[in-house]
Amino acid sequence: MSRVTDVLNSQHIELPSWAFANSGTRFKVFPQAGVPRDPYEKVADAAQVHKYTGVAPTVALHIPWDKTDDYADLARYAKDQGVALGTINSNVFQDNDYMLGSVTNPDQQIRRKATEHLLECVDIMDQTGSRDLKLWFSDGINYPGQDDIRERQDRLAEALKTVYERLGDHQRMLLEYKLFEPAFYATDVPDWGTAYAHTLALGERAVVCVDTGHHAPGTNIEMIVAVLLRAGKLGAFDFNSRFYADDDLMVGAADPFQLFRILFEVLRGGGLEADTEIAFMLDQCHNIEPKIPGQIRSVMNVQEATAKALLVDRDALAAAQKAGDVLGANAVFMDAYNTDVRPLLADLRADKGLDPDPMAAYQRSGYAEQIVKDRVGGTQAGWGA
Ligand code: LRH
Ligand code: MN
Ligand code: MN
Repeated sequence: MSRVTDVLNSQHIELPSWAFANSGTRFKVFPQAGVPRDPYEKVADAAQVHKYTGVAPTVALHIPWDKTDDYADLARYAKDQGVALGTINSNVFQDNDYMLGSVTNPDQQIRRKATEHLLECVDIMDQTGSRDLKLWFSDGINYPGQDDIRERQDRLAEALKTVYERLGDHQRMLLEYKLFEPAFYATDVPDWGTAYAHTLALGERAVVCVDTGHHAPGTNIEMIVAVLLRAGKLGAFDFNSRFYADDDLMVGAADPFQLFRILFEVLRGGGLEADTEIAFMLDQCHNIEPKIPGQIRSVMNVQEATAKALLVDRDALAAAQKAGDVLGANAVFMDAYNTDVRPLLADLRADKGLDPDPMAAYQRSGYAEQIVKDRVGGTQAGWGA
């Protein structure tokens, strides 16, 4: 088997449980019929994506959106469905107490409450067998002078240290940054540099999560990827695409070329090896499109970008780069990007006994009609819950 197919066959893309529930914008949530009513049904829907793509064997949970009495039971259920539970996402952004921040709040008691939630997430990881805890903080300030920027960094560092020390030997902490929203003036973890500095201070099991929607327009994300990988600090992706802000649209929809450039840097940095520790996750909300097909489309987009990255003729590229052949090097790169890899991926699926067209196979399966009949009163992902 060629290296290209080897890598594509070993690639794993993690699905977010919240992509299957109702979501929307702050203006309106458009409810869809048949959406999951509990974490079990979210896992069942995620399993459909894996069933037809063959490369999405894990599903990430978001706590408390996916709170349940018995996580070991949920993990067993996932296994029965042919998938496993993955990353645990913490949520310290939806409580009235967190208006002025969670772990960076000026009030010590509120900081304690937020830290307790993060520790509870590690308890859940112990029960689900998850490796990764993902931390994203909405903490920040809206006005200059509102709070002491430096002190907030100290408070953040203290909370991170407490949680880091609680992690098991095989567990990791993923620190996710975001430029703005909901804080508008200064976010406490606004960029990869801040996330990098904190994870560096903590130790090797603290790494950075790059959410592709969390940058200023025009940011060279593949450059960030290259730098983090080189430093051994790229832990995970939250893939989605954006036109303006944190749009959470299907990955590869807005800028498939950017996704290709990112995946080329991942490949270049060794991040597509079979033993890679990078978690390739989707973080998307399907507001107006059907959810399961939306996830299938995104998974296929990541696969296509990966296949194109793998097709870059690295020897020819290196030779052109060494010779200072600007146009030649660029042409090698673009040749790979402009290749239609869909037939290659269809063959790969057929070799695995899957339908070459996952989208059509899902549509034909009748699952979408069945869940509409079976499920009444689906839940929101959590934004308005
Ligand atoms: C924040 C974010 C983070 C959250 C998710 C729901 O914008 O990207 O990853 O956990 O959205
Ligand atoms: Mn994210
Ligand atoms: Mn986001």
